[in-house]
Amino acid sequence: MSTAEALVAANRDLWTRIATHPFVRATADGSLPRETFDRWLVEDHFFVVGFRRFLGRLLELAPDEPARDVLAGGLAALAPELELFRREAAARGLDLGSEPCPTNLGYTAFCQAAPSDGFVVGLTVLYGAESAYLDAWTAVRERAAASSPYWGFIDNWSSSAFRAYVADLAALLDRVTDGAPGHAEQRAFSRVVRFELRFWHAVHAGERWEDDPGRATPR
Ligand code: MP5
Repeated sequence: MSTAEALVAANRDLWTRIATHPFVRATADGSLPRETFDRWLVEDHFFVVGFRRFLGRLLELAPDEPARDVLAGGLAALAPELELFRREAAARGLDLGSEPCPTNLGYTAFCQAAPSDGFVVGLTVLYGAESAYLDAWTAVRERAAASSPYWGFIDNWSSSAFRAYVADLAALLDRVTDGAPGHAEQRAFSRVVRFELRFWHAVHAGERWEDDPGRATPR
């Protein structure tokens, strides 16, 4: 079993819930309310902007040229991706500058802090987040109608090019961990899985700073 496979296997139950989350299901079958998708778009744009800074930092920490090749490819793909977000936001009349919800701010800050724990932990976070989106959007792709308004986003994270990028990240992770995750990688990956689920829940439910902080789940 590779490092990536071991990490996913150790979080199997929660991992499965990512691609079957009600937000993902509703995006696929076309039943997602427009304002819920709009909320995801604004929140995820904030995440990706922060994620690009995280990836830039990780690229700087990469141990060798093959590792830099993989990460630089991922970084380059974020320019057209952010263009897609901006275009869609403008078409939908959305303000991309609005305040992110607590879960999103926490997840983005967690990603940006990960390289402080070293390249391998940072790469583990990168692999987890990209792989979670690959699985979620592949699940959307499998059920979405040809007329779905979301194909730009579906293609972005379920194309063969993106799948190949995630496979390259898995191979790199396997190489730099000598085939098995250490304790720090296991902990980081488990946090990514929990944050991914929380993120879907937050955008689906409309988490707000005004929510009662004493309650376990938003709204
Ligand atoms: C990704 C994302 C994938 N856009 N949003 C979340 C919450 N998780 C993962 O990252 P990228 O950089 O858009 O491929």
